[in-house]
Amino acid sequence: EKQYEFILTSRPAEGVALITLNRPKALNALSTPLFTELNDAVKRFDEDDSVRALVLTGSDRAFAAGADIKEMKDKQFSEVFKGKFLESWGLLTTIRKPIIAAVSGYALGGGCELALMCDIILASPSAKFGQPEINIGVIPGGGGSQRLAHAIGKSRAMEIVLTGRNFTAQEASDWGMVSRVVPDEEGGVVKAAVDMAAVIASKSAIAVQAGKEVVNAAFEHTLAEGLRYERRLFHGMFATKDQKEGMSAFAEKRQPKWSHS
Ligand code: CO8
Repeated sequence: EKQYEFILTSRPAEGVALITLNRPKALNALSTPLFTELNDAVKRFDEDDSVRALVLTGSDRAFAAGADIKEMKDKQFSEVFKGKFLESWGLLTTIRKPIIAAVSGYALGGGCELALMCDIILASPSAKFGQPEINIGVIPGGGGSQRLAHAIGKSRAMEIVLTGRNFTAQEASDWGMVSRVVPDEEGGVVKAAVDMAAVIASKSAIAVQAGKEVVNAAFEHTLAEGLRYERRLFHGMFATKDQKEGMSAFAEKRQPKWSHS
């Protein structure tokens, strides 16, 4: 595995890559060097055929406490505007493979936004989400106003963005932002996320990629366009080997053997 300074990477299960944010002293504050490494790892795993699902996590204390405030504090408008500050931080949303966020502790500001960029969020009971940017005189800048509003609705998103209050794992679950709060007795949220990623990795990679694309279309297209897009991709599946294999295996009462093609 390639070595990084601010993240750790590993392969905890067949077809699964795990990325752990590792800047513990700063509660995984998202600095430019950290994001450069994160983008590099995400891109590398997306291009690696032996990886079919990713998990992104932090520490018990913090998934990430936001963008690095100390790094941002003295920046000028012309600098952030001309330099397209934060624009490359969305790379995660452009990958083909599914990525699951396993969130414990603080997921604030850019940390909450980073979780929202992932395809699935699992939370430990300790998770604390929030968009506290209003408390430091700014607004969310990594999709917090848009993805959060999609995830939890307008009234709640307004409350969170305008008051800057944190919300609990349970609230995030009740509001549909996270799939599930994983009780500690189950062995932890990272294990649950790796297990889920392993299930996804055991499916046809080409069908998984198409499935991710069509669900994302629900957030980017009108309903009519989304339905047409889904139908076309569904039709397209009949050009894959895995469609023939999956349906034949069902008819022959056996397990399918995916070629991921
Ligand atoms: N940036 C830089 N350093 C941080 C950050 C941060 N966001 N959060 C924590 N740290 C540092 C602290 O400065 C401290 O460092 P030091 O020991 O050198 O003083 C260390 O981490 C530990 O933190 P605390 O001592 O504050 O720990 P507490 O347990 O007392 O408090 C909190 C934990 C409540 C999480 C507190 O640290 C806090 O409020 N942090 C800031 C939260 C915040 O405002 N986040 C939003 C930042 S703005 C933002 O994210 C814009 C989004 C941009 C888009 C990103 C796209 C992905």
